[in-house]
Amino acid sequence: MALVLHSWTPSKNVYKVLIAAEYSGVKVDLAPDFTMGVTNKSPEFLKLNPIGKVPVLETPDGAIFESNAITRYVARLKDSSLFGSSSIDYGHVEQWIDFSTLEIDIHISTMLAPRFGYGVNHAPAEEAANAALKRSLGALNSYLASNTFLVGHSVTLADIVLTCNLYYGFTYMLPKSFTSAFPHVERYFWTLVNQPNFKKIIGEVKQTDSVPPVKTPEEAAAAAKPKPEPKQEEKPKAAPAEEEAPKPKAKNPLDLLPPSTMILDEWKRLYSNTKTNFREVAIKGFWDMYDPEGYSLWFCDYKYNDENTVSFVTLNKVGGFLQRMDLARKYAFGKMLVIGSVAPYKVKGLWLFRGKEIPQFVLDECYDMELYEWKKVDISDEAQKERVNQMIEDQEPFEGEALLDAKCFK
Ligand SMILES: N[C@@H](CCC(=O)N[C@@H](CS)C(=O)NCC(=O)O)C(=O)O
Repeated sequence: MALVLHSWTPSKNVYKVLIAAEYSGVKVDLAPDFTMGVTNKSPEFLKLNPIGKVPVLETPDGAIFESNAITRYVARLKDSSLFGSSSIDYGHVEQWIDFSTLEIDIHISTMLAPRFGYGVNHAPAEEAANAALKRSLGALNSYLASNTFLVGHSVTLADIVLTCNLYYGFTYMLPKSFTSAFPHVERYFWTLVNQPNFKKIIGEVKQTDSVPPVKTPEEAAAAAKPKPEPKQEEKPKAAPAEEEAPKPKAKNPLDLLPPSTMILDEWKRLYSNTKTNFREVAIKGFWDMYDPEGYSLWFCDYKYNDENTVSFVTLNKVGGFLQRMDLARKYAFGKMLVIGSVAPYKVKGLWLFRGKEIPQFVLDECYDMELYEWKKVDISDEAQKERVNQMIEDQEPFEGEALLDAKCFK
């Protein structure tokens, strides 16, 4: 029997489970014909979860309730990297899961419930929840100032749980005017929801632009009635049926551009093989080959340089960006400079892309792109051309400062 998740959707508690399933490569099906307030009150359902709450996961070995427990179970079925790579990582993953649940989710839920018409609003309770949430987000903000993820250098279960909890806040109740006091939390949240495995389940996320009003007792009573079944299109997309024929892979639009006189691999070879007289050989060769009809050059500038307070964290951030650009290897070349001898370090780069614009699939697939300001190089401007040269050859000092590192994408 496959794993079957009983719940209404869209729900952050369901998202947690399905995102963990994506990371772990585990198949979880949503139970068909689930009606909130009806199905979960039935005697059969109460055998699965005696309190009649969702979600519940049915497995061949028995049912599991509580969304965090289900998420852990799914993650453990295959990919233990979601728990980190050591005992201390594991401890930290659990620590942040508890923090997310007890210090973030509980306060968001307290403030959100009366706005959804569940329970009665109680002003002092709301005030206390608001103050507690700000305290928790403040602490989280300090931690995230020098950490991209909660534990280690990649997504763990802690990030999945926290992001899903924050999701309700950002989507329904916390507009930019509230979250801007916590810029590192904002950056973290947008980074996570744009990871492909998150995006596949949650879809496009939009931050609310207002705080919804608390519902009156009449509205609350109406809202307490069983909810109609969510519309089909609101449900997270189920994995395609196994019998479905695989669709032919669409051609990358860049392959359909008119042929260019510039052969990217030739440039990459010239760059790699030039050991001496770099200016005379590689840089001159670059401009001899450069085809402005078939390629474009772009400067990028990291938007949050003041966050780059720890050298190895900054280097890891840039290294992660280059790894995620792997999907563009056939169509791009890049240089990323980490600048400065003391923190905060500046991150600036130069990219050569096939086509006259930054390829859309890169903007869609690589979430780092939005962490940088992008400016097209005007090659009729000699000063900009000289800046390109300096970036290609890792000139030091660069713009008056030492280089901490220079990384190349080729
Ligand atoms: N701690 C539980 C919370 C479950 C929960 O509150 N579920 C709500 C829907 S989001 C529910 O089933 N409510 C129905 C009820 O209270 O009867 C979890 O994380 O799974």
